Amino acid sequence: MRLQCGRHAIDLGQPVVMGVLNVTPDSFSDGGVHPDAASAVEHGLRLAGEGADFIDVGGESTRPGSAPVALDEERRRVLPVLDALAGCGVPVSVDTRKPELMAEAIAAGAVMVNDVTALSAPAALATVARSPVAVCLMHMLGEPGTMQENPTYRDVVREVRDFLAQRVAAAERGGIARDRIVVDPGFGFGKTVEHNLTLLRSLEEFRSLGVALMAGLSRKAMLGKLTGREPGARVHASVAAALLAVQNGAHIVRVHDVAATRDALAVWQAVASDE
Ligand code: HH2
Repeated sequence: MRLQCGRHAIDLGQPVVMGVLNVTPDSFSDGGVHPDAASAVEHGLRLAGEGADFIDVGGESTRPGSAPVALDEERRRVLPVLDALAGCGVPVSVDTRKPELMAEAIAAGAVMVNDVTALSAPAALATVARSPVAVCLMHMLGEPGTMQENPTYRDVVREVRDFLAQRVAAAERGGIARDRIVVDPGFGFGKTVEHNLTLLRSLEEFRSLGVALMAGLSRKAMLGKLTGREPGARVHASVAAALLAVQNGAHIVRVHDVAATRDALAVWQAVASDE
């Protein structure tokens, strides 16, 4: 199975590592770490050197309680970094829910759109469809500002899966072929720790959607609740979570700590390849 991202065809037979590059003052684990484009680009190149298969550039935090960012500000944060990284040899993705920025990022060389609202903004789907890039459709219950206030499901796996199935169908109807689509259950986006654990245990069920599967657990609050550690000290917990995600069916893991994740996956791959 392959993921078509513009001119790249990514082999999903091996675990794919997406490195997170947040150019924001307020992201929950790396907010303010890259105050200018130059230091963000440097970090992106470091992630590439550590073995990232993608670099996901984001200019708007969607952590619980965060407020939306204006288009101009998100543009100012993201586009210079995308411009600089587009030729670095590692495919670059843009983490945004704004169709205008999706189009500009694609023109700047982004080969994937990662949208935490699963292309729900008017014109978002058409913007991606008219280009050759891949898209990640993520599930979120509510909005970042309020999503962690008592999220409730009758059956979290069924509801998240049904939502993603509908978004995949809408994307296909709109002209985005299956081999360009990734789905993501959206760990921590309107989910309690118990919801996240249930989704992680049941990740395999999302494979039946017939598209690539991504999981983003890196440094998230559930790992803080389980270990008592602050975001910057959740590397070991994040590596464990990434391994479990791959073991349970994820093709792509979205992580802050690329080198540590790559090492753990090298061991997993050596064992799994003999099965
Ligand atoms: N998580 C975050 C942002 N984008 N995209 C996908 N597909 N899956 C995720 O799990 C996901 C995502 C949140 O993490 P981060 O970017 O580190 O934080 P912030 O939103 O505070 O910038």
